[in-house]
Amino acid sequence: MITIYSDAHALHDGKAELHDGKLVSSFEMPRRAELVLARVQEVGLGPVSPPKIFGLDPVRRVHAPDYVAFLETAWDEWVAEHGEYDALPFTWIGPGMRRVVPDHIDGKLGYYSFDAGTPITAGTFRAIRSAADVALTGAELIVRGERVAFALTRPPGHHAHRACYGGYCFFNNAAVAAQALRDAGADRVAVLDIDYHHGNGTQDIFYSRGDVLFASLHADPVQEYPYYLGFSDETGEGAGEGTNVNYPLPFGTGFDVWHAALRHALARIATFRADALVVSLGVDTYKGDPISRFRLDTADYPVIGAALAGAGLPTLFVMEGGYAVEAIGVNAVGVLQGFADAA
Ligand code: SP5
Ligand code: ZN
Repeated sequence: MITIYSDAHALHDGKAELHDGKLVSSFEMPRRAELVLARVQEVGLGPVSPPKIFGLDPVRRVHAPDYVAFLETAWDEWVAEHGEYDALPFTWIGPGMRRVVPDHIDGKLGYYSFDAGTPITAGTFRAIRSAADVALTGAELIVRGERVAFALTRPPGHHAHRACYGGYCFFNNAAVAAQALRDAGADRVAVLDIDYHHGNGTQDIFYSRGDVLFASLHADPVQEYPYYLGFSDETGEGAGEGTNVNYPLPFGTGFDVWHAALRHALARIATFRADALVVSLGVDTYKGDPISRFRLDTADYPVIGAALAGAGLPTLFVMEGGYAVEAIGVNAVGVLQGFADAA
């Protein structure tokens, strides 16, 4: 299995996020991707390749042009106003307020975001552009006939909406890849999101489309971030009615219950008759994760990989969350090894 990786991810290196009422060190850090790469090499998963440069046009297939332009200049605007430290929003649009793009960077940050956990740093734009290229390079491998590829993306992407960032995510790498697969001729693409958190951004991007099925296993939004999306009655709308499937699961969920939901999701994907599968691969379902409350163990991840291989589809893995940093490599690559051994 080919891994696509660029060290440009390290250009995004946030210092702090608002967590439990305090600014604490960012959970999402460069070392995460470095340790996944180290594990890929340690187990000999396969070759590691750099991304090709695709530019921003394929990103704009799923993100609004004004949002992409905002991200491109946000750091410079912030520095001009406040100086060279991480940009964080502090106010958002409440019900009854108006959606008008402010001139001031503080207003723009709130306009284009939904949380205070996602700093913009000096290198953020270069890093997110590179992550999109990593995902697109993986998608191209699938188009060219590879059975599987691993896009080792960082920062993650699944919380990013068409015109809104949050949850450590700016460009929705998995959505960019799924759209690229469609644009390359796949009639139907399934995105299966196994990160602990609901993939609110991916769901929203494809919610009214029947050509992309979105299925997500995640902590129940009545209990967990992102709180305001991810309920089981969200089934899609218009042409997309019936092509959105959520599996909200309670705090403390262990592998048996989680795996039953996975089997259900895979059955749904089989009915959809997808031509390709994009897996949003988060391993923050791990029992040792510092911000999450599921109880999956290291031995469970290869079992997940084998189940995913059983779908029999060309499969692109796109890296999402996982914050138990010392375990992230073993767990993420465990999924990939399980897939490779079963495929
Ligand atoms: C890609 C991804 O996994 N993003 C996750 C973003 C989560 N950010 C908010 C986490 C809030 C955790 N609250 C835990 C409370 C423990 N006291
Ligand atoms: Zn997550």
